[in-house]
Amino acid sequence: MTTGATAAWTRRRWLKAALAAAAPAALGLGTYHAAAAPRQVVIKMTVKRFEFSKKVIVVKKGVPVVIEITSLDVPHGFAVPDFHARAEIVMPGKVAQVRFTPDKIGEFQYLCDIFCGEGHEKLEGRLIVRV
Ligand SMILES: [Cu+2]
Repeated sequence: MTTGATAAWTRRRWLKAALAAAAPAALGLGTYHAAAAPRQVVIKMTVKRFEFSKKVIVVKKGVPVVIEITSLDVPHGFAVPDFHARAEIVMPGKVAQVRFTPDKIGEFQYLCDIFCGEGHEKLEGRLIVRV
Protein backbone atom coordinates (compact mmCIF):
# COMPACT_ATOMS: atom_id res chain seq x y z
CA MET A 1 0.00 0.00 0.00
CA THR A 2 1.41 3.37 -1.07
CA THR A 3 0.35 6.73 0.24
CA GLY A 4 0.28 9.79 -2.01
CA ALA A 5 3.16 11.40 -0.13
CA THR A 6 5.41 8.35 -0.57
CA ALA A 7 4.69 8.18 -4.32
CA ALA A 8 5.62 11.84 -4.76
CA TRP A 9 8.85 11.37 -2.84
CA THR A 10 9.77 8.34 -4.97
CA ARG A 11 9.15 10.31 -8.19
CA ARG A 12 11.37 13.18 -6.98
CA ARG A 13 14.14 10.79 -6.06
CA TRP A 14 13.92 9.05 -9.44
CA LEU A 15 14.05 12.40 -11.26
CA LYS A 16 17.12 13.46 -9.29
CA ALA A 17 18.92 10.22 -10.13
CA ALA A 18 18.03 10.53 -13.82
CA LEU A 19 19.35 14.11 -13.99
CA ALA A 20 22.59 13.13 -12.28
CA ALA A 21 23.14 10.37 -14.82
CA ALA A 22 22.28 12.57 -17.81
CA ALA A 23 24.32 15.65 -16.81
CA PRO A 24 27.82 14.43 -17.84
CA ALA A 25 26.50 13.38 -21.26
CA ALA A 26 24.72 16.72 -21.68
CA LEU A 27 27.99 18.52 -20.95
CA GLY A 28 29.82 16.43 -23.52
CA LEU A 29 32.05 14.89 -20.87
CA GLY A 30 31.72 11.44 -22.41
CA THR A 31 33.55 12.50 -25.56
CA TYR A 32 35.89 14.92 -23.82
CA HIS A 33 38.08 12.12 -22.44
CA ALA A 34 38.35 10.37 -25.80
CA ALA A 35 39.42 13.61 -27.49
CA ALA A 36 41.94 14.46 -24.77
CA ALA A 37 43.83 11.18 -25.10
CA PRO A 38 44.36 10.38 -28.78
CA ARG A 39 45.98 7.05 -29.48
CA GLN A 40 49.72 7.14 -29.90
CA VAL A 41 51.40 5.95 -33.05
CA VAL A 42 54.46 3.69 -32.84
CA ILE A 43 56.89 3.81 -35.74
CA LYS A 44 59.71 1.28 -35.86
CA MET A 45 62.81 1.75 -37.93
CA THR A 46 66.49 0.93 -38.14
CA VAL A 47 69.52 3.06 -38.82
CA LYS A 48 72.91 2.19 -40.25
CA ARG A 49 75.74 3.96 -42.06
CA PHE A 50 74.33 6.01 -43.75
CA GLU A 51 70.59 5.69 -43.92
CA PHE A 52 67.44 5.44 -41.86
CA SER A 53 65.20 2.58 -43.00
CA LYS A 54 62.42 5.18 -43.34
CA LYS A 55 63.36 8.26 -45.33
CA VAL A 56 59.90 9.77 -44.87
CA ILE A 57 57.63 9.54 -41.82
CA VAL A 58 54.07 10.82 -42.04
CA VAL A 59 52.24 11.61 -38.79
CA LYS A 60 49.17 13.51 -37.65
CA LYS A 61 49.18 16.78 -35.77
CA GLY A 62 48.22 16.28 -32.12
CA VAL A 63 48.69 12.51 -32.08
CA PRO A 64 51.59 11.38 -29.85
CA VAL A 65 54.37 9.63 -31.74
CA VAL A 66 56.82 7.06 -30.44
CA ILE A 67 59.68 6.34 -32.81
CA GLU A 68 61.58 3.17 -31.95
CA ILE A 69 64.99 2.99 -33.56
CA THR A 70 67.60 0.29 -33.59
CA SER A 71 71.12 0.70 -34.92
CA LEU A 72 72.44 -2.03 -37.15
CA ASP A 73 76.07 -1.03 -36.78
CA VAL A 74 77.61 1.87 -34.83
CA PRO A 75 76.15 4.45 -32.40
CA HIS A 76 73.88 7.00 -34.09
CA GLY A 77 71.67 9.83 -32.98
CA PHE A 78 68.11 10.65 -33.97
CA ALA A 79 66.92 14.22 -33.67
CA VAL A 80 63.89 16.20 -34.80
CA PRO A 81 65.08 19.73 -33.95
CA ASP A 82 61.74 21.41 -34.70
CA PHE A 83 60.08 19.34 -31.98
CA HIS A 84 63.03 19.28 -29.57
CA ALA A 85 62.99 15.49 -29.73
CA ARG A 86 66.09 13.36 -29.75
CA ALA A 87 67.60 10.08 -28.65
CA GLU A 88 70.96 8.40 -28.71
CA ILE A 89 71.00 5.00 -30.30
CA VAL A 90 74.13 3.99 -28.51
CA MET A 91 73.93 0.23 -28.34
CA PRO A 92 73.59 -1.57 -31.68
CA GLY A 93 70.67 -3.97 -31.41
CA LYS A 94 69.04 -2.12 -28.51
CA VAL A 95 65.86 -0.11 -29.12
CA ALA A 96 65.93 3.63 -28.42
CA GLN A 97 62.67 5.55 -28.11
CA VAL A 98 61.87 9.10 -29.13
CA ARG A 99 58.52 10.51 -27.96
CA PHE A 100 56.89 13.73 -29.01
CA THR A 101 53.56 15.13 -30.07
CA PRO A 102 53.70 17.12 -33.30
CA ASP A 103 51.93 20.42 -32.65
CA LYS A 104 52.43 22.06 -36.03
CA ILE A 105 51.78 21.08 -39.62
CA GLY A 106 54.49 20.99 -42.25
CA GLU A 107 57.66 19.24 -43.38
CA PHE A 108 60.53 18.91 -40.98
CA GLN A 109 63.92 17.28 -40.99
CA TYR A 110 65.17 14.48 -38.79
CA LEU A 111 68.80 13.59 -38.70
CA CYS A 112 71.62 11.74 -37.05
CA ASP A 113 73.38 14.02 -34.58
CA ILE A 114 76.20 11.72 -33.50
CA PHE A 115 79.11 11.64 -35.89
CA CYS A 116 79.13 8.18 -37.42
CA GLY A 117 81.48 8.44 -40.37
CA GLU A 118 81.96 10.10 -43.73
CA GLY A 119 78.30 9.96 -44.76
CA HIS A 120 77.03 11.30 -41.44
CA GLU A 121 75.92 14.65 -42.89
CA LYS A 122 73.61 12.85 -45.31
CA LEU A 123 71.98 10.66 -42.67
CA GLU A 124 68.60 12.37 -42.54
CA GLY A 125 64.93 12.06 -43.42
CA ARG A 126 61.68 14.03 -43.69
CA LEU A 127 58.91 14.17 -41.13
CA ILE A 128 55.59 15.22 -42.63
CA VAL A 129 52.93 16.38 -40.18
CA ARG A 130 49.38 16.47 -41.55
CA VAL A 131 46.01 17.54 -40.19
CU1 LIG B 1 75.72 10.13 -37.83
